[in-house]
Amino acid sequence: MPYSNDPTMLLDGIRAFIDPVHVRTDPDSRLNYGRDWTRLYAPNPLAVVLPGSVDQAQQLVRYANDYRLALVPSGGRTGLSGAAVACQSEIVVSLERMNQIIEFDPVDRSVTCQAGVVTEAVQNFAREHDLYYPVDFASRGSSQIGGNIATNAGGIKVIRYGLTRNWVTGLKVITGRGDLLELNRGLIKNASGYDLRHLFIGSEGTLGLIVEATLQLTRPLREPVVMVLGVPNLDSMMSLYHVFRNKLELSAFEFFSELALRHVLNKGLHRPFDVATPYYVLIEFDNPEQWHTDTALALFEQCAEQGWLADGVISQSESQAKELWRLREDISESISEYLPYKNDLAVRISRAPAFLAEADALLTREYPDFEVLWYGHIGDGNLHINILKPDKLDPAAFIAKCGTVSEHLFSILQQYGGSISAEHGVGLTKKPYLQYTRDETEISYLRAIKQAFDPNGIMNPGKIFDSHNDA
Ligand code: S2G
Ligand code: ZN
Repeated sequence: MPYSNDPTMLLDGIRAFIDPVHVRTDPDSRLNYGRDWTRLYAPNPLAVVLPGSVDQAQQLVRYANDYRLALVPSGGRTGLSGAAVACQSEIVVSLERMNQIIEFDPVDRSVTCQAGVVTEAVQNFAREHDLYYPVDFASRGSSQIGGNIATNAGGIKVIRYGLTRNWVTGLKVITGRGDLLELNRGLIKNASGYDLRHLFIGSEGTLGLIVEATLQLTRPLREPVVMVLGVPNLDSMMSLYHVFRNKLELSAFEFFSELALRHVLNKGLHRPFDVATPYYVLIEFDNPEQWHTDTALALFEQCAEQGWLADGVISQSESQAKELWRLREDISESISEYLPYKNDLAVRISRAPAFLAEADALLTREYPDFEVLWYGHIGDGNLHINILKPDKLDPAAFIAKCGTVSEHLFSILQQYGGSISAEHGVGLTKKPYLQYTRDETEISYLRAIKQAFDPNGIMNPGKIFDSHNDA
């Protein structure tokens, strides 16, 4: 194995097969490409490299093996767990130049695109062909397909359409060994042994580089209708869910607290109705025929009689539906200035109310002076808890306090069989808590898989868990 720790020599070696203009070491590039949406780690990559082709990407991975260079794959960097952070002189590998839609097949209803295509571009492409790519979330305008796949992104339509994993029918990857694999090749059925595609989905860049994906598309929602309901408590929320999902095919069932709503209202949006309630539920369903809306209104009356809701509004137009969605989707951005400490928890839906009540009691007791916001995809058991840093509290002290409380929170979560990360991934932020969701035996299997795909530990070392051979 050749060896050198001279950065200039190492980067000149890369410039031999990637245009030097795409091997960046300027401070701005190192700052912006060395971080994701977390602000807990000081970005410090050695360089940012932007391959323009699968061949260049493969040469880069092989070169990194030769010189034991750590590579951090980089998409839209909208992650919230530090998985795309480079703070240990790694080389950031940005896929943004590999941003072409390669093929569309109307019979397969599939689109093949490079990893650097922005999520919203795939959604728009599908719409232009009277189809729908149903994985959707607030960061759609800047996240990239490769990153969505690496984190198995979920978002707001999971209860009807599932997660990214459900829509990937083919993957082209470069493994940490430098081998190019074409996985599943767009097949709906393929019973030819282990499905390696599903190891890369959710791997957070630790097994190799995702360079192309074949995505399944589907029939679009027809005139979706949105309701926002004011709810007095968590049990009422789940009663509403039970009643509405039994009569309507819901595409979303989200919730948010009054505190979360207030932060969005501070940014200029309007209350959905006059009365303020502890919680709000946002429901979306297809409205192909009038009876769907009639049914929803009848259910509204039924639930009001039960005391499960205090007030509500139903969209009368597509623009009003979008406005109601902003009450939920704008929460994250409206609180980003407070450097929120984020928990992204998953529990089985049936256990959500009991867990929520126990967790809320813990957080109220442990965070008497902190503002705690609850929101998320309650319909699939995914709860987002955001603790806002008090103005005067030192960031390090705030994070330390939240980390301590997280230990208690995850202990409760473990009793409910939940996950410390529902959709944001483990990355760096949740790595210290992985054992609350995966036991040591299971983690040993994760390590064995990592060893098989990335024996020199060059791929995103230190993310999810530490490997003994991290570069
Ligand atoms: C959501 C976005 C990130 C966050 O709003 O559903 O996944 O936790 C989140 O603020
Ligand atoms: Zn979410």
